[in-house]
Amino acid sequence: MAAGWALRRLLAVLLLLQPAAAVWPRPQVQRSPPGGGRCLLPPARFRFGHAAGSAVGPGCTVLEAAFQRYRALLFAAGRPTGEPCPLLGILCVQYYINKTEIVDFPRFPHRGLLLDTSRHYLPLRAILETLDVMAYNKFNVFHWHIVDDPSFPYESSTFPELSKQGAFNAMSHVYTAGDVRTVVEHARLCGIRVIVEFDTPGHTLSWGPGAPGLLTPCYSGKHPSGTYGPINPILNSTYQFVTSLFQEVSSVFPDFFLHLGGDEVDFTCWKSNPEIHAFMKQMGFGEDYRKLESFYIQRLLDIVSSLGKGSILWQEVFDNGVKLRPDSIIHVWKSSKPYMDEMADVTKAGYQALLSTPWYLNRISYGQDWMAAYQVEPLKFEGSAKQKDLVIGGEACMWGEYVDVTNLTPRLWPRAGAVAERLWSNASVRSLQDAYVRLAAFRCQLLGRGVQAQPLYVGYCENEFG
Ligand code: CP6
Repeated sequence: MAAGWALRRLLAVLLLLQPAAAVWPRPQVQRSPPGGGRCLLPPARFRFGHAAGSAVGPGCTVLEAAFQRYRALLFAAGRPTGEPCPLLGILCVQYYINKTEIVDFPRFPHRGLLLDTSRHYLPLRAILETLDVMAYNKFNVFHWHIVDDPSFPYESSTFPELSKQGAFNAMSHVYTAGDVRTVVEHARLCGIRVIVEFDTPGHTLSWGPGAPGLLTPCYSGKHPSGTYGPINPILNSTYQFVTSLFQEVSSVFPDFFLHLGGDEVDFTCWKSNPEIHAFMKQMGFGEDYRKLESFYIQRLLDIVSSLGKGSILWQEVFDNGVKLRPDSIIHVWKSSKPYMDEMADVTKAGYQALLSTPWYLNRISYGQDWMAAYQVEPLKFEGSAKQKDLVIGGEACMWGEYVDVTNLTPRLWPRAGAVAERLWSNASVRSLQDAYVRLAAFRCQLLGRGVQAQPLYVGYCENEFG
């Protein structure tokens, strides 16, 4: 990791009623003087400072916003220590700061969280609050899986019919251009990039009603059955449409990368359609529908790169042998073969890799399932140092089939914290016992901040009733 990444921060862990302050994710270096010690800290005298030689200084809006947020968090109103004020004889608000020095920097540059707003619409408020909690955990990428088969909540200025006909409710269950700007700006101030995913050619059923002619008509025998499959890859009009849509999306979402999906393409409908058959024959694809899929993706990649954007793709695109640009990122998610073998193959081919397979937080089971997520080691595969450098991080995924605004927060937190620490902290930080204590304390701290994080196991928080 470049030395420029290193940032020194004076730890402002305040002792309130918590038995011990939680530091999560664990910093690269944390030192306390022998015997510990603490200082009384009157809020009015507390200062965030810029280190000499820091790359940014006063006037950096992202840091200024962070200082303001953390001042409010540290000196939350009305939380007295329980000790009497020396002179007044009444309970007063007193704070202590641990004598601690922290040197910190991230292990991986891409620490993402995927939210799915198609299976269930998530109100803007829920997304903004999730961004706040992501920042507490040092996640720095919000992967917005914004549309999919069930609904199309993105309000497009170029193609307004997409959400008019594809959203669950075209008035209340949409993200307007203003909503997107709010998300992107809030994320920016939290140090988080927003990478939007428009997953094609599969997972696009909700696009159909608002984009006539875009999807493949499926046949039953000689006649169209009235149902639709993936985007129709054999029509020029398809490529005109995706060019216009991605042109808009590229300007609405400022990040260099777009996530293009490319996963789980069902060939049944393509196989049923006689025009697709004829095209396959003409192109010499034989019966290999992966070649047709790759034909589509290749053209899409050219479109996106001509718009000046980089591409992230689910692993199938790599598995199918599509020729990719060298700056493409492959997102590993499947468990059909050991995911570490896939990480080895992707990086051996020279592509950057993101890991998600072991981090599907939508999956739940009885017991402490955060531990399995925590114990993952993203670099544990056969490969050269150069290959390991191509692993830029990973993403926790919260797919939305069984998740809406009512259960999002407790399902995410503190479990996503396990992924956050794996991606931020040193590889040597692996003790489950140590992690348990800190994560349980951090979860109590989240409750104190008004985040309905679920318990790890048996126990209680001092502040659990708010
Ligand atoms: N939607 C899309 C999904 C999933 C994927 N893509 C998915 C697959 C398996 C599980 C969870 C989610 N719901 N578009 C795969 C990347 Cl377990």
